[in-house]
Amino acid sequence: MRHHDVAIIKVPFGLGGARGGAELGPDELITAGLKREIASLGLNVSKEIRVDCPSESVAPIERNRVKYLSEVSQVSERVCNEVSGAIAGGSFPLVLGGDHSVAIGSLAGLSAHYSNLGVIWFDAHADLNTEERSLSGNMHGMSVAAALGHSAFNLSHIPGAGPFVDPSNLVYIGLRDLDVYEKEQIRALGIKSFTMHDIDRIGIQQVVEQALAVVGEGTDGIHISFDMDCLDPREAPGVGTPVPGGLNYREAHFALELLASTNRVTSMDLVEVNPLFDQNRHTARLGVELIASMLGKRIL
Ligand code: B3U
Ligand code: MN
Ligand code: MN
Repeated sequence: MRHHDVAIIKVPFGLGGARGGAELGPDELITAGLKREIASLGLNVSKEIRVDCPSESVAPIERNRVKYLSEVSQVSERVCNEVSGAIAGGSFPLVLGGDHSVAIGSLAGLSAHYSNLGVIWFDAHADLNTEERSLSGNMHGMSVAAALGHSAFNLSHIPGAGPFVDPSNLVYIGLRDLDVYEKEQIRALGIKSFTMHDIDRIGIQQVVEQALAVVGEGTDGIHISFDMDCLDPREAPGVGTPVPGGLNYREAHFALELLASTNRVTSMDLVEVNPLFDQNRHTARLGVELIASMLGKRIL
């Protein structure tokens, strides 16, 4: 960790997801002991922000191709400003989702400070659909496309708008559920992807080291966007779209421990904790532990 101060940015937003409940994620992570854990690492919570998010009751579902586009745009702008403000104040932005559409705002905010940002996207999914190509219309499946500038989302009022990330600085870890269009895009753009097959074959240590060779080369910061559904549903049942065959407990911790030890990680999102599908707050607790590993917690 390069930082002593952590800015917790809570984004209780679930309208980008396939089912409701992700909006409860930030409070669940706090209840599971996040601040205690951060304090026990000797770090300081410099601020705790709750981004004002529209909810279902005030936003009737749009029955067109993209669901809740205007709400996602609004939330993105707010998240962007908070992330940007946290960096300007010298803090490590820790964004608590919410569904994965909140990462659009994170990446927009980061791009105002880093000109060549590396991104590691831990996820069962590639989140690479555009408005035209998405089969579901759910915007949590479009955040990478938005960050790469492939979608027509009207986010041009956000500071540093445009493509926020270069595909050559992006790495996926944990993929196992891709739409046909997403597979074509990954190949066409040459995005370095470590699927579950690769993790089985070469192991998580090799995967992370190879990922770092991509995102660490010539970049001025590394952002971790961590979708809890990268984990196996037996480890993390409390997510909106569980996919069997994911990362196990130690693989996830070890990956984040290795990343922390580089001292190059500048920011993190932890998203898609959905308490409605959780058992005994298991997934939120695991989320807190994983954040701690990312922030430098060591066994000995
Ligand atoms: N690719 C599908 C499924 C999906 C994406 N992200 C999640 N699920 N969590 C889609 O809806 O775009
Ligand atoms: Mn995702
Ligand atoms: Mn996912």
